[in-house]
Amino acid sequence: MTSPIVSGPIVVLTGAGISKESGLDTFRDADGIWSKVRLEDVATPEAFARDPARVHDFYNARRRSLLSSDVAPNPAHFALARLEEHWAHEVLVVTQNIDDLHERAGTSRLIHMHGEMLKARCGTCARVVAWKDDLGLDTPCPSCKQSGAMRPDVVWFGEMPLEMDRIYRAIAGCALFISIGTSGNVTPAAGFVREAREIAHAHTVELNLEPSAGHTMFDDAVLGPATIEVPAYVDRLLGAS
Ligand code: BJW
Repeated sequence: MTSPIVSGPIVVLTGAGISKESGLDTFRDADGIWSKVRLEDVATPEAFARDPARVHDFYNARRRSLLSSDVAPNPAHFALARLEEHWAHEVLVVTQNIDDLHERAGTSRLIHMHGEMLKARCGTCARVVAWKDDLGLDTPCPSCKQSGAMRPDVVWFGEMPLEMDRIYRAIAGCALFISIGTSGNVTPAAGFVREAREIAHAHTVELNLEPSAGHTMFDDAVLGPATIEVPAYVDRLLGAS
C-alpha cells in the first residue's frame, strides 16, 4: 500500500508485537505470556497483595530476560527513532510495553503508559527508582529504607495508566495515528484510535501481524511482521514528506 499524504504531528501506539522479534513474548498470541500464567495471578494489585513472592518471580524473570544479551531493539524500533528524527512535525511514541527497547533504539519522545520494568516503586514512600536487580519481599527501599513494599513500577489491571492527560492531548492534535503490534484488547489504549478519528480527524493505520480486535476503526491496515513493515512504512512516510 502507499502512504497517505500526511503532514502534521504523529502519535504512534506500540504493543508487545513490536518487541516479539527482539525475543520478548507477547501476551495473547498462542505462545504468549497469558498461555503460561493467569493474569489474575501476576498482573493485578490483588495478586500482589495475596502472593507478592509469585509476582516478584514473574517480573524478576522478565527483567533478567530483558537485560540478557539476547534481547536488543529490532529494525522496527530503529525505524520509529528515525521517524522522530526526520519528520518535520512532532512524533510521540506511546508504548504499552514495559521494556526499554524504544529508548535503546534512540526514541526520545516516549511515554510508557503501562510503566517500566527497569524501575521499582516503594509502596511506603511512593518513590520511583531505576532498578536492574531482582526484587523480593525483603528488598529495602533505597529512599525510606522500609522493607516489604517494593514493587515493579508497572500498571496492573484495575490501576490507572500513566500520563493519560498528555496522551489524550497529543492524540487530539495528531494528523496521523499509527498502531503497531497490539491486539487492541486492553483499555484505555484500545480506545485511542476512536479518539484519533473522532476528535482529531486523523488518518489511522494499524501495522500488525493480524487484524486487531479494533481493526474496523482504522482507515488502513498493513499486515506482516513489524521488522519488515514498520521500516517500509516509515520509509514511505519520509519519502512522501
Ligand atoms: C506482531 C508480531 C510481529 C505478534 N509483528 N505484530 C474489570 C476489572 C478491572 C479492569 C477492567 C475490567 N474490565 C475492563 C477493565 C479495564 C482493563 C482492561 O482492559 N481489561 C481487559 C482485559 C478487558 N484495563 C485496565 O485495567 C487498565 N486501567 C484502566 O482502565 O484504568 C481506568 C481508566 C479509566 C479511564 C481512563 C483511563 C483509565 C490498566 C491496564 C494494564 C495492562 N497491564 C498489562 C500488564 C502490565 C505490564 C506488563 O507486565 O508487561 O499490560 S496487561 C498486558 O496487556 C500488558 C500489555 O501492555 C497489554 C496490551 O497487550 P498488547 O501489547 O496488545 O499485547 P498482545 O499480546 O495482546 O498483542 C500483541 C499483538 O502483536 C497481536 O495482535 C499479534 O498479532 C501482534 N504481533 N508478533 C507485528 N512480529
